[in-house]
Amino acid sequence: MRVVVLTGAGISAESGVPTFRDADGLWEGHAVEDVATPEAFDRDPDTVQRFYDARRRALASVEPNPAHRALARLEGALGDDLLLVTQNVDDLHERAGSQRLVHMHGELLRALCASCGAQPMWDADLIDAPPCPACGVTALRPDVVWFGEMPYGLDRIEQAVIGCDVFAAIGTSGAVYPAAGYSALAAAFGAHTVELNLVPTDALTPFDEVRTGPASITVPAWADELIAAASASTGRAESDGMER
Ligand code: BJW
Repeated sequence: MRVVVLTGAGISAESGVPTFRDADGLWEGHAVEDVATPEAFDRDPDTVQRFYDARRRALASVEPNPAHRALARLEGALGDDLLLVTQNVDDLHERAGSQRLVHMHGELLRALCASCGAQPMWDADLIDAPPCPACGVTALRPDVVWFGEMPYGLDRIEQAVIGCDVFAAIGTSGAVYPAAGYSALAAAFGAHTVELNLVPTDALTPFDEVRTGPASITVPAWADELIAAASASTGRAESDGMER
């Protein structure tokens, strides 16, 4: 059973990381579509660097929750048959133990050098314009994907989505493309699609199954069902082999 899981800000909400489009969203009154852009960074780099510096520092005081840990357990059961695609820039999936992971919108704990393209791991502030460790130029920005920029790992993600048997979208509003299009793509190639969200979203192509509630409750229950199904099918294959 090949599974693709797409996560969004909702999976980290119960860890204390604010979402983007809920009432107390991250950008405090600004529409994220207006401010998460290269143009906004060019206009006012210091404000943007300070905002990301504060979010990077805040990572030190949050922890993975049971939903992140359940997806790491699922990877333990499925191995290479699971691909976890996250839109989140936090590192809570890694800290929970996930390894087969694509950060399609980048990572807070990486910088991107606008001069040479290096992407060093980065856990300090950027506001004081430190030099790039690769080329020495002071042109580091957060390695996050803003509107109009190309997300990371698209070929790998699309291959996995087209080939999966189960596609799950967890804690994402489905407002941002290309991520928002993956459930329809998976469905078009025959996958069972499932949404796990606090409230159902208005997906253009409806999910086959919708599980409503906080991710810390719904995700462990769903993951445990998949783990049981995967282990039953392995057991069946092994006993078929013994009978032959
Ligand atoms: C809970 C919960 C709990 C709460 N339990 N659930 C059509 C096709 C292709 C592209 C476009 C298109 N139309 C327009 C575009 C361009 C654009 C776009 O999508 N615009 C929209 C406004 C329409 N997209 C882009 O520009 C992207 N690049 C691109 O398209 O390149 C060219 C290309 C073309 C064709 C193919 C491929 C590529 C780049 C998008 C970059 C997004 N960047 C951001 C900021 C990152 C940095 C940062 O963190 O500051 O990424 S914006 C922001 O939104 C962030 C998120 O990753 C992203 C998604 O948000 P998410 O995760 O869904 O969060 P919320 O807040 O929206 O929702 C939270 C959900 O959780 C809710 O549903 C709650 O109910 C739920 N929830 N508590 C369970 N406890």
